Amino acid sequence: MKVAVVGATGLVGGEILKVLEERNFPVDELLLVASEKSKGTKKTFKGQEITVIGVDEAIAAKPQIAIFSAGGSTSTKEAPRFAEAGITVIDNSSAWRMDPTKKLVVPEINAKELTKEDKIIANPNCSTIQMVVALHKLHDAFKMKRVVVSTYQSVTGTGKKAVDQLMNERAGKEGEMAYPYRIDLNVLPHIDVFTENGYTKEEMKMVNETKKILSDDSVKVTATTVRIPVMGGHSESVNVEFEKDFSLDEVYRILEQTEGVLVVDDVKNLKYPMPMDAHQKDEVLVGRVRWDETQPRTINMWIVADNLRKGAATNAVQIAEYLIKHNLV
Ligand code: 2RA
Repeated sequence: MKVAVVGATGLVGGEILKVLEERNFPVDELLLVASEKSKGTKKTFKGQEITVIGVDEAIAAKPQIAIFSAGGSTSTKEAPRFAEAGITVIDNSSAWRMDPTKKLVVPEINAKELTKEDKIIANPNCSTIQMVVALHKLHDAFKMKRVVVSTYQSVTGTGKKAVDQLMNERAGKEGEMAYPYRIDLNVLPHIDVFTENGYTKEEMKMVNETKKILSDDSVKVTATTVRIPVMGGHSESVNVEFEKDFSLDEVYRILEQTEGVLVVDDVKNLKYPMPMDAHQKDEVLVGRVRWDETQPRTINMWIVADNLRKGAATNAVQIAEYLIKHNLV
């Protein structure tokens, strides 16, 4: 396989290289692609130095797959050019996610929707991915009615500038600001831009993408997304009301059998999911499962995952693996 990584010099781009290497993805040739200003820089893959090239050069080289993580405007402009050249694009940005002609894929849930004709495939938002991975089998079993989620999101979700802001603040140094306020020793109830209804785009991604991935518009989702001074993963407090009756034992049994989920729930021994444990893991960690004692058929749970891995790089690489396995590229 000839594979291009577009946005190879960013945080997610770096993670994609790691995941491709770790999973022994069948790469014969890897093209590293970035903006004009990063062209010519070098990165190492499987012990080999690769020089970063520009978009035109990458299209001319005709890879079979291009994994994009270069932001919405680059994806909007460049993904169709790759697709027209016959290259299958797996896109990490929000540019194509809600386009009805594009599939929004979490492989464990809906990869079977993919066909050879899908030339731009959208990778969902990180906070949505970890939530649906944890919930979809419970939804199949008991039918979700309503989800109330509050997130506690890592600065790595914003990118390198935000990691630098946090580290500079922690060291008492001046530097560029990724956020409108300090992030160290603070919490920002604000991720992405505010929309007309008072919610942020990140919150509306969780609402809309969940319905699309589950192919079920009847699931009600309401979200509050929050940035915290943490690295390593996003955490979510999730309250879910179901239609059918069930026991907590059944919930645990289903979660334990859900692909990609790791149950970490032993409060007697102070075991629960934390970002520092999710860091560099591909699994979605689930714990603190308990009844919501205020209403029937409702539980609370705590879901943590490395947003750069399952929330971005790993999910994208898993889509690529599925395409290869099913001869779709
Ligand atoms: C964030 N969801 O954490 C974004 C990254 N895609 O800001």
